[in-house]
Amino acid sequence: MKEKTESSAKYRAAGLGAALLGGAVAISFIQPSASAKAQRRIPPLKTAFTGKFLIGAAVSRRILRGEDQASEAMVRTHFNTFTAENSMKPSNVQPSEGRFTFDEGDRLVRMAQQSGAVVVGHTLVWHQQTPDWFFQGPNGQPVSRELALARLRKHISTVVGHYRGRVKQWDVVNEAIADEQGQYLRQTPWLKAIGEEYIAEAFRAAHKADPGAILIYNDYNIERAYKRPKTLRLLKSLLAQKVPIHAVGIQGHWRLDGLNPAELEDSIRQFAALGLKVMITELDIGVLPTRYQGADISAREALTPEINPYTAGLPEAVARQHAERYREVFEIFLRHRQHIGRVTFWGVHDGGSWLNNFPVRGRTDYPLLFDRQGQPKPAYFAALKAARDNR
Ligand code: 9MR
Repeated sequence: MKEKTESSAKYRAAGLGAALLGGAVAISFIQPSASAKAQRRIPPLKTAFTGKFLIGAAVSRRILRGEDQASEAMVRTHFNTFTAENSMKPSNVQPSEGRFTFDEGDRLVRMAQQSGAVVVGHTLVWHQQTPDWFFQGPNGQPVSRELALARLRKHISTVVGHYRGRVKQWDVVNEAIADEQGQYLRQTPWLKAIGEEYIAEAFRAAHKADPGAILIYNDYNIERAYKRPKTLRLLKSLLAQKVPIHAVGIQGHWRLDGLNPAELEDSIRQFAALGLKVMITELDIGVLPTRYQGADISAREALTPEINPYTAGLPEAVARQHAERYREVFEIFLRHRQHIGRVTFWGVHDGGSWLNNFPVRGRTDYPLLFDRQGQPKPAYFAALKAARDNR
């Protein structure tokens, strides 16, 4: 009982309470476009999902630098949790040893305070966007275990300490599980320098720096059969060691083909059964043909016209399929709403999505709920309908 009270207090502190407890958000409407033909009034997504879970977006560096005010307005209107798409990654926050830069992250926090939104910090420990100096020892030698551990702790205590009480959730460790069959953890510089304990140590350091923050393990494809057992193994081992971990983040970088709803639902159940919250942290559903099905940013394919078929616009039939996919996944999230803390989209509108450049540079993808003009797509209405049908 005590544990229950503590954990609901913790979720309230992290901003999940309002959503979980059905707190009211005033209904307001936006004009989605200044153009005469689009005078449609649409409800903000966050209003539609009030009382269910928080609904969020990744906020780009351009938005945080004040260079994309149209997207900023959409973020403020539709979302009640904001994640820094790039601004809080180690390469931005500590580009060289001991030189911390918080400007963009601080702007995200201010923006969230003005909008009453929950800030998610992304990410403390990753193998990408982490400067090489972390792994270099004196005299060009590889870093020693002690020094790597000291740097890991220092980075986390400084960053989480800086945002203590203001960043309510942290993606503490990102993408630590291997994609390869037969291999458990990804071979990262952190693993090589410290060994498997780097993961537990990262969570301990984050908890020490802000005991009130919700701490998340975040990864892609962990809902899929090939990666789920390894994920359960990692989560169970952390829990068995009493490591402070509170949630698992399913990134949700999906494609029209290749998503298996039954598998997803089963994974949510299995993760929740460990006593963890489940966050959908980076949702998008790409429509372009792509051989690669993950989110490993080192994967690249060459650009050919066949794999960039919708440069002139998205055919209605594909937009309908896309909407249907969103309806399906939202139905699942809503069915498990007591376990889902938030659903965050990886971007605001199609024009700003990373998928236009991944795994092929320079394509025209349509993964989000709003089009390049900021207009709601069929996928937006599908998500809205799912919310209304599951009150
Ligand atoms: O969207 C991000 C993109 O702008 C960056 O170039 C990229 C490379 O670091 O990272 C993207 O975000 C990734 C996230 O941080 C972790 N999961 C996969 C996301 C998509 O690559």
